Amino acid sequence: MASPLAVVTGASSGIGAATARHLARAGYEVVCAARRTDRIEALAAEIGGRAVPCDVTDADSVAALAAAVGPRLDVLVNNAGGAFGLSPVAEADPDEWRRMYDVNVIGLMQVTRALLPALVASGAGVIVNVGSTAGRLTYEGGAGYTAAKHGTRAVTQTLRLELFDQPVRISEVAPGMVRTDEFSLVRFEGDQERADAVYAGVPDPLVADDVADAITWVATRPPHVNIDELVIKPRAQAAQHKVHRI
Ligand code: 8X3
Repeated sequence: MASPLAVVTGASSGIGAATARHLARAGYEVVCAARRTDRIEALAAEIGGRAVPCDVTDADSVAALAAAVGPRLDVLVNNAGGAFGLSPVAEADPDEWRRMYDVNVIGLMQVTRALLPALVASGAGVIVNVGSTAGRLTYEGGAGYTAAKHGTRAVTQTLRLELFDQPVRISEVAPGMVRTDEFSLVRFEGDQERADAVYAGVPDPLVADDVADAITWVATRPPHVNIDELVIKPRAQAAQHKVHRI
């Protein structure tokens, strides 16, 4: 019997790449989708999956992803996303906000819309949207990102209502502080010192594997079990601003 099929967006690094590895270990053929072709090709070769170059914010690129996936899909992990900047609203850059809405909300919608028929056709599809604790609260300087991640959560909840009679489950995995190679580096436009300061002194932030493990667990429950949302934080992060540092 053919392996079940999974698509992971943003699979070139961090949580996306780790999720592709975990799903492959769980027996899935994984379509690794991201913009950076060299990275997804290396990952696909490593895990016996497929690399499909995709920019989730580009409609044609998403249509090509859907064509590459074909008529049946078991799992979609909408992981592509990210934060750009940490400016207070009074100094906000509208372009940064647009880019965040584009990738965290519109990109997720475009991929979901394109792959939904294949998820329905599998008879037991699962969509796991990678949200954030930033979709549940706010913090200074974070409005552009928290607004976008609240959007991710709103779309997830809406989908669950709209698809209530369809054989597709809708979940959100919402991580707090996760130390990955790129999340904070991208946010601070390559400023390594600022990126490192986010995790400074935190004994054990989450790593991409922790979140990938959670996503894989959510995706592999029996078909009648919908994990609506799973919030995952390091023990050191009791709340967004209450982080144990040594
Ligand atoms: C990442 C969590 O705290 O940087 O999604 O907004 S935070």
